[in-house]
Amino acid sequence: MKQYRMYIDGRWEDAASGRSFESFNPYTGQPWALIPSGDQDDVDRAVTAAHRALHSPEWRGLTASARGALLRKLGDALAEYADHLAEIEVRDNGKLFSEMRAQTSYMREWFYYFGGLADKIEGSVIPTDKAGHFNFTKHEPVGVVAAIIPWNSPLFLASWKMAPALAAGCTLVFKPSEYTSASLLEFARILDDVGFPPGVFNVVTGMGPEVGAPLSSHPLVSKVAFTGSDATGRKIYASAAESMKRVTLELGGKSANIVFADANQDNAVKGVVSGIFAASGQTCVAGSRLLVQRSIHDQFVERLVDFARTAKIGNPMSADTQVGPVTNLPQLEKITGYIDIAKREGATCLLGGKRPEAPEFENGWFVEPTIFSNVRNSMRVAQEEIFGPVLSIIPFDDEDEAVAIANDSLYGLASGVWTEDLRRALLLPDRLESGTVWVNTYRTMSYLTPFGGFKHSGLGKESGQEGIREYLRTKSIWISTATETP
Ligand code: TXE
Repeated sequence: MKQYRMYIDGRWEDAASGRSFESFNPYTGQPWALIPSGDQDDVDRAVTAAHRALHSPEWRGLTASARGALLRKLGDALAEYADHLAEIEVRDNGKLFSEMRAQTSYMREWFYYFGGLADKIEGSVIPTDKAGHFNFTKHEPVGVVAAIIPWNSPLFLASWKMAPALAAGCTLVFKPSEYTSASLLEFARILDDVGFPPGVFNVVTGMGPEVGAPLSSHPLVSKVAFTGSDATGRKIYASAAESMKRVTLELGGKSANIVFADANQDNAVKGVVSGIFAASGQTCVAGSRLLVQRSIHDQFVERLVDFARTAKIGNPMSADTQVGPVTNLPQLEKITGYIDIAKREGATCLLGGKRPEAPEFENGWFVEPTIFSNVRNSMRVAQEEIFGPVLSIIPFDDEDEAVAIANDSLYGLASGVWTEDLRRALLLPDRLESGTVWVNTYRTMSYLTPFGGFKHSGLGKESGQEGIREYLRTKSIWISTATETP
């Protein structure tokens, strides 16, 4: 068993309590690492260090260009460790090595992009209506940021927060998910080598109530950046309101993938399958509701099931595996629980609907790719986020009905549209209540593009130029140019 330590104020530390917990490999169901179990004392130490660093000459005294250069250096270092970091992610969350490798090699672009943006944050001179005054604005770092991340894409989602926050001049205390803490601690080692001053970046590991809650309500924290469930997001929003903190929340989704009769069906089948079964459905943007136009419904569903049936389930480290295990035991229980609910609600199970039976899957936390037809949008399986490989199919007659069903959700994270009609491709996105709309593609993302949900899917945006504004505050400065105060 590998023993990890937390990273606080540039030092490697055990939890103040001396306690640790085990981290499990979802493919074997066995523990492989020991992680310090932090609490309020560790949070206090880390936040105090981040607060001191925020105002330190080593960090606040750096020019924006120097901060940018450090971020770009970190991007270079990450390129070297992409394989190693991906392996650690897979050991903890069971997602395919190919997918985690794609993320750990792409995430350096966030550090290059925001490193470049660091010295392009300009205030403005206001053409003031007050005679005898000079008035201008400056953008300052918002302060100490509490960043709380989930288990599905730990380092990718950490980078979305870390790169803009550091570019803006903020300092951070991270709390990784208790299911996947190791990769962020490995990341901290790289950051330490690159030469970020102590206290600028800290990692406190432990449970949500013991670390996440005191961190997100800490008086010295100015902003909370959170990705996770909407239940925890709401708690964080409420506690941030008590202490007037800013928040960005990236929460759940129940995204609709809408296939029209005029779609290129080969592409749509592939897009729908990867939209829900990639990462075993454990992505916030999973296209978990499939809306199919009634005139092609039966034949499209048949093609879809035939294609999904060929997915190879197995070891997430093997290059030919297409569906790996789910990340943790509670998640496995949640998914199989929803499969039972769907059956009780009267949906028809066309594929999967159980754990795979072969002996090689005995210990790992696997669920078969599962497809339900005859789903009504009012069913729980169509309204609640399952976060697993479970697809619900709902028919529609025309565009108005498709829009009504797609928007009839508490969530508003993403949607997909499959059509060859140019007019529809251009105009339909305006009618869909979601932060991202993909047309004839699904799950495409970039460091250049703002990402964030509407409605219960969250608040604020990550990535792109909007991403850095979430970590800045604007100050207006008035200077009287009058020789005498009137
Ligand atoms: O999430 P939590 P969980 C959804 C998905 C999944 C469900 C549960 O549906 O089945 O959430 O996953 C920390 N104050 N998503 O339980 O609890 C926690 O320790 C502060 C969607 O893992 O939201 C972890 O670091 N922090 C999602 C982080 O919050 C607290 C990705 C997320 O955990 C806390 C993951 C508290 N009171 C799950 N309680 C997405 N949108 O991508 C917990 N945490």
